[in-house]
Amino acid sequence: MRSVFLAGPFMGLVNPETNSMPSAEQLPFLTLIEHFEKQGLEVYNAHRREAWGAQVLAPEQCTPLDQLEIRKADVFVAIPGIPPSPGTHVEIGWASAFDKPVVLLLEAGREEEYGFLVRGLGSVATVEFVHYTDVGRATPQIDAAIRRVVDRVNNPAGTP
Ligand code: 5HM
Repeated sequence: MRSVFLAGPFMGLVNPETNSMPSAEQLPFLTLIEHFEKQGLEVYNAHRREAWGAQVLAPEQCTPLDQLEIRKADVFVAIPGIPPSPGTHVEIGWASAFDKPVVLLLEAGREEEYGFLVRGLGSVATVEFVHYTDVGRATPQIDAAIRRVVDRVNNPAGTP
């Protein structure tokens, strides 16, 4: 496992007056990026690439770039968001259609607020769900979910 694509709500969190995500909203992404990089993983993340809203790419630029990076990544980790992030939901569709190992981070206690196709994704793709209250405190569970989902894709049930 060498790389991870980290997806999650972006434009809905950018303050139009400052062209930036507030630091509290950046924190889960910063925490996970640092956590993964400490393990030597390459992290693909649009929020950082686009300077948290200060250097947003045009739709025709970020769409193929994100799709390419999802293809390259060994695992896809996403925060679908409440309210739902439109771009992240497109990316979840791509990642599952590309047969990537998928880890979805859902807010604990609010599972019923997520879309049916998010909640049901495990029936058509290799998905692990992590139910978090604080992303920073959930890193051991996220690491375990990544290990499990990558292992499931590499060793599908029934293969010797
Ligand atoms: O719709 P929303 O902005 O929440 O979509 C966020 C997701 O789309 C992120 O995971 C990111 O990878 C991608 N994205 C991007 O790469 C989205 C936007 C703006 O919508 C962007 N670059 N400028």
